[in-house]
Amino acid sequence: MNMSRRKFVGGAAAGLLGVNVLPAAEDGQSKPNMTPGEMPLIISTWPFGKAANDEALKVLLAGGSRLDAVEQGIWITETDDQGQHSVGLGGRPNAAGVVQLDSCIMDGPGHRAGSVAALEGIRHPISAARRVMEKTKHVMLVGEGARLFALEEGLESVEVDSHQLYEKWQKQRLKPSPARAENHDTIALLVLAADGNIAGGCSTSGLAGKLPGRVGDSPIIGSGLYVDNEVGAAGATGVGENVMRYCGSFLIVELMRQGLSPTEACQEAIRRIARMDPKGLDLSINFIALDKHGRCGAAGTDKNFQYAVATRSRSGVLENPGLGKAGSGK
Ligand code: SD4
Repeated sequence: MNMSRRKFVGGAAAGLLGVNVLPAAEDGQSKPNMTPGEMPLIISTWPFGKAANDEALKVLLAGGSRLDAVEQGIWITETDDQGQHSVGLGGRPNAAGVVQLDSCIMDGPGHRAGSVAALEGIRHPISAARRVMEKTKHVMLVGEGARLFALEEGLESVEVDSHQLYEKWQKQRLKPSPARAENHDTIALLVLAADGNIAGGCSTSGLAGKLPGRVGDSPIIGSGLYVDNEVGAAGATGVGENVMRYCGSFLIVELMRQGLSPTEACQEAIRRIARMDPKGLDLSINFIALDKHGRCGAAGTDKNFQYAVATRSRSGVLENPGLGKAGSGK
């Protein structure tokens, strides 16, 4: 692994084979130095993605489906006792002190997708997104309609103390918020299963202090997540407005289709966005990707964007040096 470009920052044992070294992901210099084809392969955003990856891998190795792996992996992050307080109902409230959740899921075979946005009071939005995909003719449900659908589907609802959340928000908004992992609130998780099929999911409480009703990139197919079973998949985290104006994840998958590696595709997408955007590289956008060949990679404008990778033998967190300087990107 090229340590100068891709720094290993931690790799507690996956608990599977007890190996705590990461796969040497390809380094973005057109010199893939990982063993391509190690499947299953799972990649997700931020260090908190590691626990989700490990759960997803466990599901796959126990014979579960790729969608079960995505859903149950993301459950781990959505469950608010994981300490990151940033995804799910433990996540960051909007300007009215209400936690509104966005999530989507996509399955490569059949090119199916489901999504929910501005969802309140449901423990696992990823499950709501999956039900939209599997049980309705639609792709996306929002707000109260999404909540009622989730309740009808028997998904767990949670009474949220909005007064307490409002207080929490008031305190949070006074704090400076550098672009660090604990200030981020999205898990995007991509799975390349052993049979070569791909699935992915995304879940977030969105940007802290967003206007009520604001929808970010995360539940928008092609922006926060995109899966193409012929090519690969990509997912995003960061300031949604800077991703959704460019269909970021779709762009990355299309760049991989043209022959770029996952890391090169993430980097090229960011460069292209930065060329068009008045903010240049001060965007706070970060992407992960994997391809059909079993390669994975990431790039971000945030300095030291961290993401998690797991294979059958290895699981841990990788760090990307970042293409821009850390900033709010707003
Ligand atoms: C959003 N993309 O709602 C999400 C927020 C995020 O790290 O990913 N923060 O804009």
